[in-house]
Amino acid sequence: MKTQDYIALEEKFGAHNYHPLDVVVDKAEGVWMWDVDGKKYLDCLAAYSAVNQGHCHPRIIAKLKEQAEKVTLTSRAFRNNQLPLLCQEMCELTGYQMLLPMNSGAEAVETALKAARKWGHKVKGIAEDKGEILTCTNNFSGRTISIVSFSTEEQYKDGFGPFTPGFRNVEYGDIKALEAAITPETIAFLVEPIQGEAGIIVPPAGYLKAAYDLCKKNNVLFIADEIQSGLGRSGKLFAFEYDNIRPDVVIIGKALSGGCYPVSAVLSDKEVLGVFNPGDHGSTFGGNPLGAAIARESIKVLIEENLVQKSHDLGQYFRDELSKIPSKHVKEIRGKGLFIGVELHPEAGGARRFCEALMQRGILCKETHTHVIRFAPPLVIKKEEIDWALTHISEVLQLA
Ligand code: IF1
Repeated sequence: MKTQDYIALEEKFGAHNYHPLDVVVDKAEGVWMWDVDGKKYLDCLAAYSAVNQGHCHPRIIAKLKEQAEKVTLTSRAFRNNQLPLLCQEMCELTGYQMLLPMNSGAEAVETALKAARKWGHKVKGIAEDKGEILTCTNNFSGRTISIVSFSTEEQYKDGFGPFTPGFRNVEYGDIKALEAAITPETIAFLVEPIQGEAGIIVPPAGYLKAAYDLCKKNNVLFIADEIQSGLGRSGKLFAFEYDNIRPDVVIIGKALSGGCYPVSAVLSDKEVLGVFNPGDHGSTFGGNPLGAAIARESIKVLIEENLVQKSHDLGQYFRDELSKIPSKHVKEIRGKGLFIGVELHPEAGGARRFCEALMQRGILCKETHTHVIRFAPPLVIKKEEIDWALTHISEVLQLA
């Protein structure tokens, strides 16, 4: 079968909840992907930062195979020998006291929201039918009904009501808006330290620290959604480190498993995660030994291959070189580490056609919020691969 054959099948039998580029990937390794016609591409999306370690990392695949032949799932009715080690290793790495494992990022976000609400009621003492969680304009934290309840993107909400109450949006980056919104019934503030879907939006310097201080002053939980910005993507282990803060709750996913298995988690201290009693919360696959083994190896790879520093250094280089490209279309180049957004002027007609032109040249990236080209390759990318990409990006940015 050829590319068009696969596309026809997917269009006929698959729900149309995506509009992907017409590339049909057959295999991938490191930063490279090959389509069913044998064409090679440089992956500059990394599955939205789920493949920071590179596609099919040999150590992670070997661990997947090894564990898959032992035991994959016990349910949490019984214990297994991988989860305790993942919890210990992640807590020692991050300095938090507890970890609660889930599967998708949205599930981890929902878990963090439930923990915050229970903490608000049982610890902070807010009345059971009260309590508000503050969220940000242009947020993206998943696709469940409660999460889209606080989305500011109409399409993500259209037709999915009624929505979950108890959320209020404040302007991302506006510290006065946050201060004005906090009341004695505010439970928590959920924020992406760098907004991914919104177009790689880095908040003003000091915003996260000022927001953190406001939360501390008002006994409000500061919850960092690091599912996309975390685990090295921003050039730090966590993007919140740029403001030298310690969130009360950190939510991770995606690269936690190196893109090999859905694994997400909530990290916090006993005061928050301790609100869960047996039977309060859970999931069939959450904490399964296969995912835990894969996550343990994925984190070991991230640390032992020094991918956080590589993201920092090569991301700086990539952004510096992008800034040297003369193009009437480019409005702003922004980001941290290998988390890069190139915003185009509206007159450029949207980023999609540039992504399609890059695809023709063997580079896969994704537009976001219409006018932004996102460059977020696996963190294992080499300088010479970035240089190769830059020659093509430079030419594509000359499109009429
Ligand atoms: C899609 C976007 C990115 C996330 C943050 C939680 C989640 C995500 C910061 C939920 C997931 C994914 C979802 C995927 C495309 C992608 C995405 F375009 F949708 F918004 F990356 F920007 N917090 N992001 O980025 O994690 O439940 O997906 O595991 O839904 O199209 P998930």
